[in-house]
Amino acid sequence: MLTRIDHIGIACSNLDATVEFYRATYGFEVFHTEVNEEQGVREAMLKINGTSDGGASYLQLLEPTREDSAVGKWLAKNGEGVHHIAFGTADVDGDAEAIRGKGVRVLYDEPRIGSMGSRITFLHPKDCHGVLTELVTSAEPPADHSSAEH
Ligand code: MC0
Repeated sequence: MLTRIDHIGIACSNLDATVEFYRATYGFEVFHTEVNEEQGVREAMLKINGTSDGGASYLQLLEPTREDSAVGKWLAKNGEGVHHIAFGTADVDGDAEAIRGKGVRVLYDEPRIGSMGSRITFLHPKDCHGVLTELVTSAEPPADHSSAEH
């Protein structure tokens, strides 16, 4: 069952400048930064609020690490802006399977590793009224809330 908005993914061309905009304009601070080479992104997570199911809601600022990544291609075509929405669930495997059974394309056979050790999968935007949609089962956040690379 999808229980919360885990994050909104925002594509940007300059991560540091975008982080500074969110800090100076709204007062949002960076909770975690990470490079995910499989996904081709350098990202900053800005925590907006915590929830009682052990998860939280974030803004996820995404700068591509290579032009042929999903975010790199999307940025070249559309410019900066909202790239995807992610729903939180305690059971990404079960929910992905149930949604696949409804005829929506699930992009991965098995969930992959996402931000902060989470397990993620994506639904094709063409099957979701134009919205790239991610499902996330969060892991415990890293103790130091700092940075990681994988
Ligand atoms: C592409 N399209 C989108 C879109 N990306 N529509 C809405 N939102 C998006 N973000 C549309 C294009 O405009 C195009 O429509 C059609 O989908 C095919 O796009 P394409 O440019 O030809 O690109 P494809 O087909 O090679 O790839 C699209 C696809 C890909 C969604 C399959 O981006 C993908 O696999 N995304 C999932 C992974 C991802 O996005 N990773 C980055 C975030 P037209 O009408 O022109 O045909 S990683 C992340 O977020 C992790 C770190 C985390 O949360 O923890």
